[in-house]
Amino acid sequence: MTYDLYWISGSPNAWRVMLALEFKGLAYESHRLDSGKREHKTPEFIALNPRGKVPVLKDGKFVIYESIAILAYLESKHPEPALFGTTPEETGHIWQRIFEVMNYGRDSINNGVVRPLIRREAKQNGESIKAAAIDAHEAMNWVDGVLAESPYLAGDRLSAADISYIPIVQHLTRAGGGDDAVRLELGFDNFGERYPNIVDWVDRIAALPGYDKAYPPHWRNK
Ligand SMILES: N[C@@H](CCC(=O)N[C@@H](CS)C(=O)NCC(=O)O)C(=O)O
Repeated sequence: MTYDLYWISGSPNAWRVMLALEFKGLAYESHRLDSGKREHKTPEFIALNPRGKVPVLKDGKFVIYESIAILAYLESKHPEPALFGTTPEETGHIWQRIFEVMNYGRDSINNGVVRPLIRREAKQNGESIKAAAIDAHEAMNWVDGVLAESPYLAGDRLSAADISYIPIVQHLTRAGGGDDAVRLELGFDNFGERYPNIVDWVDRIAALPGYDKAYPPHWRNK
């Protein structure tokens, strides 16, 4: 069985679905859309997702969007290897972690720090980026503390919580290490010293088979 995945390079939401497909060893047809050409706003794509956003997964005639819903769908169809646990307690804990990392700090990371840095808005929006960076550090401190206690966000095994969050962390370290971020003294350029447990966790996941295939192609060699 082959799925169809519609994605944009670097989209954290699409990236987590690709990681799930890779880690579960599932075959999929890749449909990379060019956001510069607004391929995610064509009538054909809007017919798949009226919100005009990636990722979208097609399974024959069944179409699903919203990245974490896609993870749950894939888990339901392919329970092994489990990304949502194998006991009610594990499943509950993994969902708890997903909601924690999505609800606390992510908005500041994505919309307050990463997006304006990518858009080169550091000059005009420096103060708001700095304010958001304080929240982002708070989130990173909390995550680093969780990872000091266990190798993965919800315990000893890789779960949907890890694959949901790693693209967000990768975006933060990438944008936070750039010149504009350094000039604003956001404090993300020495990420490894401040958050050693997060860096070890990224390395652990990056060493897993399939990680490289899901890595954003336009980030390679840069
Ligand atoms: N909540 C959605 C968010 C989807 C989303 O915002 N996708 C972004 C890429 S990360 C997108 O397609 N943006 C293009 C646009 O909104 O025009 C999910 O988890 O899938």
